[in-house]
Amino acid sequence: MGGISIDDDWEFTSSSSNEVRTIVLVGRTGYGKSATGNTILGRKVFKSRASSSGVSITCELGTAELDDGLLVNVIDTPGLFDLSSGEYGPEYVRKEIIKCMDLAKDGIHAVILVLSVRTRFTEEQETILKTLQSLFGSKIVDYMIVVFTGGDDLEETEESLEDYLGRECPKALEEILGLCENRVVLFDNKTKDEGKRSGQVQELLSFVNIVLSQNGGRPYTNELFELFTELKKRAKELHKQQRKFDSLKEEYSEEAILEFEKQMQQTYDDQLKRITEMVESKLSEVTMKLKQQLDEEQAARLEAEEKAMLAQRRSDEEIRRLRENLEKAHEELRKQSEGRCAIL
Ligand SMILES: Nc1nc2c(ncn2[C@@H]2O[C@H](COP(=O)(O)OP(=O)(O)OP(=O)(O)O)[C@@H](O)[C@H]2O)c(=O)[nH]1
Ligand SMILES: [Mg+2]
Repeated sequence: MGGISIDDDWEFTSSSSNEVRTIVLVGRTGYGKSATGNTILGRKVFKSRASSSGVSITCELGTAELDDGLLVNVIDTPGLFDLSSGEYGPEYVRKEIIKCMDLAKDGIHAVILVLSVRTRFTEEQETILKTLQSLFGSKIVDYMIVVFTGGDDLEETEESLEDYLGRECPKALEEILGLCENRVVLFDNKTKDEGKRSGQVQELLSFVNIVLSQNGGRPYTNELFELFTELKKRAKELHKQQRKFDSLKEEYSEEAILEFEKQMQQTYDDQLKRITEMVESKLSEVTMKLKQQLDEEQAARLEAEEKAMLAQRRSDEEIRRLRENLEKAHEELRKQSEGRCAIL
């Protein structure tokens, strides 16, 4: 099973009376997912620093209770959904995606796509959205909010996010913003100003509330999540049954208990296998599509390069011919003028 284990301490509703929001941070490595998570939680929970390779290596959950009593669960991920980077193997990605679903105990209320004003938007970032959609369904964009980190950099040049997007918004980014109905927030994760920090967080949470009300107050779900929910229920049941058997050991024969436990475990294992296979097949589907897309792009690039080379060769040839003709004409003129001089 590749060492996947599912916690069985799962509650289907929050055990406390507080309202809960669970948000997942996704995006490319180094764009500030962990820093954004820390800003939301108001303390340093996730490791965040400058690095040429991935800093966060596993999905992690951090929780904070805000002043108004709202419980915020933040799930920080490594650059998982950026399959184009090739940084993580499929086995690792599969395990982490299952871990991420496991951490989202109350379901996912919003997916935050973290981008940065400090790095140019590249086409590869489009693949993150495609990967998310292939894995969790196209409806995931209904739950998506974009956070741009590096608000301090824009402040230095006295620019607003609108100014930045006005001058730096490639078509692919425009499409992403359109898909998530321009739910976009600027974060300065370096600020020491508590008012500014909580202002940013409130702006983000108000988008989370909009997302939630637009989706009938329901957290995100799809076939994969439903299967996972089912598995969680089974894990709980299994645990409960085992506890019950422990207290009823005298009433049943050891064989009967063992047989029943075996059956329960079997059903659980079968379901976990189904989920694993589902994630695996979706992942390989996405990877294949991505590879195909990259191959097509490369083929198109090669074709364009070849065409440009041919055109260059043709124009070099043309220039050479023109130069020859010009030289011939010069020669002709020179001969003619020499002839005229001799007659004179
Ligand atoms: N100036 C500035 N730097 C930021 C901001 N947000 C994040 N950073 C810096 O960007 C670098 C990367 O931040 P992380 O939070 O580690 O990025 P990450 O996306 O979690 O990276 P991985 O864990 O590797 O996927 C760190 O040096 C942060 O201090 C911001 O708003 N302004
Ligand atoms: Mg990180």
